[in-house]
Amino acid sequence: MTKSDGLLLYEYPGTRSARCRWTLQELNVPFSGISIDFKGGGHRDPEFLKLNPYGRVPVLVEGDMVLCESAALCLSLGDRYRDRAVVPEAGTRDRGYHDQWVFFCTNELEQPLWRIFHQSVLYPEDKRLPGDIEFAREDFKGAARILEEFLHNKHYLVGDRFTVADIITSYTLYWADSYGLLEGFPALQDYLVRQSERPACPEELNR
Ligand SMILES: N[C@@H](CCC(=O)N[C@@H](CS)C(=O)NCC(=O)O)C(=O)O
Repeated sequence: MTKSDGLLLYEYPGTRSARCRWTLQELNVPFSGISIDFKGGGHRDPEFLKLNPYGRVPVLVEGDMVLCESAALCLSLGDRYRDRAVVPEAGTRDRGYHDQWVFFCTNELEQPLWRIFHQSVLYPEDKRLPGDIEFAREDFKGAARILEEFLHNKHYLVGDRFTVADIITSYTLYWADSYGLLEGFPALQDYLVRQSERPACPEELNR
């Protein structure tokens, strides 16, 4: 695994790294995507663990700067390329609302999806708590109702323009959709289709 002067994105299609690829593509910033062989355990490779000891994607490397955590990474790129306006300026009212949606997404919408994934795939079968899946589905729907109401007749989460908050949220809705959790949420379904039609949206998220 080599470090270079350019931006390197360690990724795997369909995972959270799609948030970062999408941000980079919206910003039109040159980068090299390095696909980690998840199925072959590439994320446990000692060289990769030197970059992210947690063994997860995405990882963004630029020289000796190594960033993990998808949402932080997208925000940092948005701030760095401020002229391309994918995040509102720090300290503004819009930025407050923007970051509120980013954290709502990672804390409220995403956590129940993790529980479903853990209890249905990740944990050893004899240790799973199938009953928690139903609770997690209800928890997701509780948070999704808030977003559904907010997005009714709106194109974007913040003001009248596309931002990183839309990227983070769209990826999460894409994941939720794979569990059939967008049924009964027409505004969320329309929103996801609209965002995924953007030319910069990674292919795997297309609806
Ligand atoms: N909070 C982290 C989560 C990163 C994460 O869990 N990535 C998954 C793919 S979506 C992964 O690499 N999983 C490998 C593993 O759990 O071993 C982020 O948003 O970047």
